[in-house]
Amino acid sequence: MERTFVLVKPDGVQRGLIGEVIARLEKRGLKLTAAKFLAVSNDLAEKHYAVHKGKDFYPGLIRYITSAPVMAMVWEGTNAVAVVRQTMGATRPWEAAPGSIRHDFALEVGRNLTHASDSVENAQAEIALWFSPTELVEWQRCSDDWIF
Ligand code: RTP
Ligand code: MG
Repeated sequence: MERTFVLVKPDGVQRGLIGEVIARLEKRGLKLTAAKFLAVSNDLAEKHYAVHKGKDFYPGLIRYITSAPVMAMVWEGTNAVAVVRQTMGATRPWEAAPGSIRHDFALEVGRNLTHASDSVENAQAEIALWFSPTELVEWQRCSDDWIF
C-alpha cells in the first residue's frame, strides 16, 4: 500500500478549506495515516522546498509556506501518490482538470492550496521530514475490502 505526503497550505487554512481537502481524499477511498496542524519554521520550509532553491519563485514560496499554519498529513492507498496528485490537479490552477481541488478553488500558482508528493521516493523523504515514525498510525478500516 502506497503512502503520500499532503499539505493544506496557508491559503487553504486561511480560507477554511482543510475540511474540503480531507473530505475529498477520504471520499476517494484513501486512508488517513497521520495528521498535524503546525506553523512551519523557516528551517523546515527550506528543507521541504530545497529542490526549488535558486529559482525566481523560491523566496516568495518560503514566505508563503511560513505565512500561516498548515495542515500536514499522510494518506495511504493504492497508487496514493498519483491519485492524490490527480485529486489536487495541475500545479497551475488554470491548467487543473475540472473537478480537481485546484480547478475548483484556486486561481494562482503561488496560492494553489495544497502540496502533494510527486513520487514514491519523495513521499518517503517528505514523510520522514515532517513526521516522526511514532506519529504514523497503523489502523484498519472495516470497509477496506470494499475499496481495495
Ligand atoms: P507542490 O510541490 O506544492 O505539491 O506543487 P507542485 O509539485 O505541483 O509544484 P512544484 O513544481 O513542486 O512547485 C512547488 C510550489 O511552488 C510554487 N510555484 N510557484 N511562481 C511560479 O512560477 C511557481 N511555480 C511553482 C507553487 O506553490 C507550487 O505548488
Ligand atoms: Mg512539488
